[in-house]
Amino acid sequence: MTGRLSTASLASLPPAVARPGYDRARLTSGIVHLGVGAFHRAHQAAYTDAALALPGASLDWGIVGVSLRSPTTRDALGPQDGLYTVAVRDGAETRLQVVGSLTGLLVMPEDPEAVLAALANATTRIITLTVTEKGYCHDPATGTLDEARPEVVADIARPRAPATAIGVLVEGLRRRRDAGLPPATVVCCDNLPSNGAVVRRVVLRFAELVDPALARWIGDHVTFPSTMVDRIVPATTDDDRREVAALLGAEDRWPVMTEPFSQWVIEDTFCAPRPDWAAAGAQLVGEVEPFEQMKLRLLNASHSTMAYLGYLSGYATIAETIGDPAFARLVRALMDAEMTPTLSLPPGVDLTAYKDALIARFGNPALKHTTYQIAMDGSQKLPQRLLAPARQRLAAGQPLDRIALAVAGWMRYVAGVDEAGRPIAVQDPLAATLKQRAAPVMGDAEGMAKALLGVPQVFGNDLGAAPGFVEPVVAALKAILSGGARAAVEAAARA
Ligand code: CS2
Repeated sequence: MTGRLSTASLASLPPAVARPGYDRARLTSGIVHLGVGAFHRAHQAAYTDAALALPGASLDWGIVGVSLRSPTTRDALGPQDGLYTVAVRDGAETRLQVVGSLTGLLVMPEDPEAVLAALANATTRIITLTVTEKGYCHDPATGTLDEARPEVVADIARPRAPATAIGVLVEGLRRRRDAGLPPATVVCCDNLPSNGAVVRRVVLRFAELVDPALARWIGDHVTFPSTMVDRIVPATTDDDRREVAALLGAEDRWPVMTEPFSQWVIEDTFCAPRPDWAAAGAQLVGEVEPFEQMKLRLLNASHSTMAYLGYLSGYATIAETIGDPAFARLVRALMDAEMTPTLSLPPGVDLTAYKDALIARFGNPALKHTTYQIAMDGSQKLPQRLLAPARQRLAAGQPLDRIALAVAGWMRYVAGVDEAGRPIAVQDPLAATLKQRAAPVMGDAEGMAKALLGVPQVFGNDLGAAPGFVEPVVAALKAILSGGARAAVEAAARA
């Protein structure tokens, strides 16, 4: 063991470990990233690292990583000079790569001035975000700014001392305008449909409420390309840390664990320069929406389906869940029969191969991707993953029994107790409301469905009044409540 991973220990890592192929000392920071979690580090930071290593590449694209709340990432990576390991796992094999694109780490609550100054730095040309679905302060059912959310109210009252991602973005852009700087492109990298358009909408609305002239400046100068991001990144565990340390011969306090697959599709509407991400494997395209839709409705919808029903069936991970033949059949049928007909396909995509690859990715036994992790924040995920395609099917008069089973699984899960009567620590911004509604009528399928379908942030005002949706949801919930989730999946898989 050479001690801690750092610039000094890089040279003594084992030869098989890939490491930054450029001179980190010469990097300047062209990107500020809000939400420097595991996903960003295994995805956009890795693409940027690859782009920096291209022959003759510009070294203008170091990333200042910002944590909006907790100092844990900075505390782990600061003493490592921003270096960390991406551990790519496939079956029995683990490949390590040390990524060097992070040039700075900031923590908003500790030093808001440093974060706002970084956003308004002349070298900054791109602001990227992974703040999870709930970080956009929008109403998930409508995609508009949730102006009643207490954090939003607070930021609107004190726009120069913001705490939300949207408030921080708007204040950063205001400083750029006031300093006479050119705009920066804002790139959302979260799993939202038309994610660029959503961020643009909430940013413009927020700006309008605090400074209408700023809203006009942003509208005229800043672009918000949409992106489709894909790489499965389970939360890092202490076992992962030990395994990486043994292979690395040095301690890395926060490696990120991921799969070989990675995809990044970016709408090519930048208002300022960008790294050559295309040469690093990203796809720069005219229209991202078909890619996003394909991924949200096939990958993420299957994930959420397996998360709730798998958790209730006693499965800890996605690999275990898909390893159950009943789940494998249900997921494939959900994709083929209910999701595929709702998609407008991106050009050149072989959908059968895409779905086959998804099933194989879910089954990767080395990825300990927990059903509990994916079950988080369902109120923010269901609308784009399951409910938008459900609406499309309803409008076309098509059945949606498998989507309904997934929704019923979520309803059973958010009631907050598992099938053995143990509490589930439901993590969701609406957890308290959901539990309050579902728990008192636990066991009564009609009552639970009615109570939860009455949450407009999730279901809008239409789905609870649509018999073609309510009836299959109630039927699925009845099946789950009477015989358990596993039996309901088995029956659905036979259908
Ligand atoms: C998952 C995603 O946690 C979740 O909700 O569905 O994080 C998923 O792993 C990624 O989108 C894969 O690209």
